[in-house]
Amino acid sequence: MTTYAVGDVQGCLEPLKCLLDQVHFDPATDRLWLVGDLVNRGPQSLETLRFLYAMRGSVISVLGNHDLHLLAVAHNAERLKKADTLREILEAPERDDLLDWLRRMPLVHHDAERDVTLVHAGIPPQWSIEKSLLRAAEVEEVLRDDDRLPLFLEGMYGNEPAKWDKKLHGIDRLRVITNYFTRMRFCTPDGKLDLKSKEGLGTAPEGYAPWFSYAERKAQGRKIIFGHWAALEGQCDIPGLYALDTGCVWGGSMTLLNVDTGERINCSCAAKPS
Ligand SMILES: [Mn+2]
Repeated sequence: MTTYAVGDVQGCLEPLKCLLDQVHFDPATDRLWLVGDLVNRGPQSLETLRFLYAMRGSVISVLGNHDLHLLAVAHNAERLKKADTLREILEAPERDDLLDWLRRMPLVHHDAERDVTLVHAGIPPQWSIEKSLLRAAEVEEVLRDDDRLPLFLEGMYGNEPAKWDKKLHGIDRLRVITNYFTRMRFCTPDGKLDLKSKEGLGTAPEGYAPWFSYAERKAQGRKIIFGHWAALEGQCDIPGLYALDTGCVWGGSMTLLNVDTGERINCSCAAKPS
């Protein structure tokens, strides 16, 4: 039994299958973790969800910003954007099963046995893993609550508040938690977010740096697997941190990590199916 983690799939099903074939992945015994952003931008968002749903007992995924966007569109809290490739999911006969499965996914998954944490964007410097799990649970509870879900999806968009404050409440509190776990790249040492810069390490605004670069981070020394940041190209030289988004949907490659050995393999995404 082997546990693997894969970077942002974003509807690129063929490279995902290429990776699973290479390791002879067996859903009966092996486990697949995903860093989120299962869908959108890529060519096969519906088929990707169907493929993963069919082996859902062997799959753990956290939610990414694109997965949350799909939920928002499905609940009429947001409109489809031009670049979105989500319509086929919304029109699928089994859409409710797929979306219900999606909304029950966590924002942060922690494997206590391995002491490894799986999250889409990252863990902000001011929070330990344990604190992060508590904050993530606040949002997860709302996602699973039919009565509270619509207001959350309508209010989750936005870059403010840029920084956590334990006195925050309501949708502002849920928004900043969600932004940390699903959109963060650069922040200040005390966790003030810059959500505009999307490029590589050299593009941080003054006073900001990658969330993982702060030596005094509360989760320092804990293993974290994350995606979301294609411009890192899978490079993060902090021991125990695994950046898995290698920009498949942008013509890069998809990365699969053996969680126990740290070994990585790639499949090219240049030849995308139409
Ligand atoms: Mn993302």
